[in-house]
Amino acid sequence: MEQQMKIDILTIFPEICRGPLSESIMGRAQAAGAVDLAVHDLRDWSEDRHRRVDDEPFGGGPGMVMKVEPFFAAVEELRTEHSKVVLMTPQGRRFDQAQARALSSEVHLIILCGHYEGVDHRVVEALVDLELSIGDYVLTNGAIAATVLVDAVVRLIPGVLGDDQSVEEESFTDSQLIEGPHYTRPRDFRGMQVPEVLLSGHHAKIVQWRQERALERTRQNRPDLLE
Ligand code: 5OB
Repeated sequence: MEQQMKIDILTIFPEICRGPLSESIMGRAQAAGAVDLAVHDLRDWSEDRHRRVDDEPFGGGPGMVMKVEPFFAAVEELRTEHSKVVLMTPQGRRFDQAQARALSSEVHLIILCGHYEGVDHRVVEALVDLELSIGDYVLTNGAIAATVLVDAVVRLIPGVLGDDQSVEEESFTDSQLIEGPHYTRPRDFRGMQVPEVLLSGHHAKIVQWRQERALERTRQNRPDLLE
């Protein structure tokens, strides 16, 4: 095995992360020891007997703000000299494949999940190395965003996907095109035919056809990638 990565997720909804991250490739990555994932309940670091982790915003306004003390206590307990602390927040920089690749070579990620209106800004200023958003839409909680990030990062750890082919072919997604269409059996489904060229066995023609269709589908669905 290569270097094992450690990931700690801090959230008040640990079950949101646990299900998705224990299935399929993520489950196998942990069983194989490629990643040591721990999902923690932030309330375990709360200081009061009601296990509160939120409070009203100074200055007024709607919603609640996540308190500073539980995040400090948790991060101070979990971090080492090699830790990178990431906050999932809609106000963060947009997470993308390049960022996933960069994070996949870290030794230790501590992922903080925002909930409610936001997180006390002293957490951002004093604890967080990187603020990340997974896209321009509203979510009810940051645990869903953290789950997305962990899946994208862990599958890039060497050995996790088995064949490195599938990771390498994805460099196409960096070369600004989405993939062409895929087909499998049956050749005829309710009169809808698989394109003849894919059955021809003519490799060069198939490659050319796929490139053309990739360009066509990129124009159709992701014109922003071609600008
Ligand atoms: N929306 N990325 C997009 C996000 C988000 C909401 C989050 C965290 C990351 O927390 C509520």
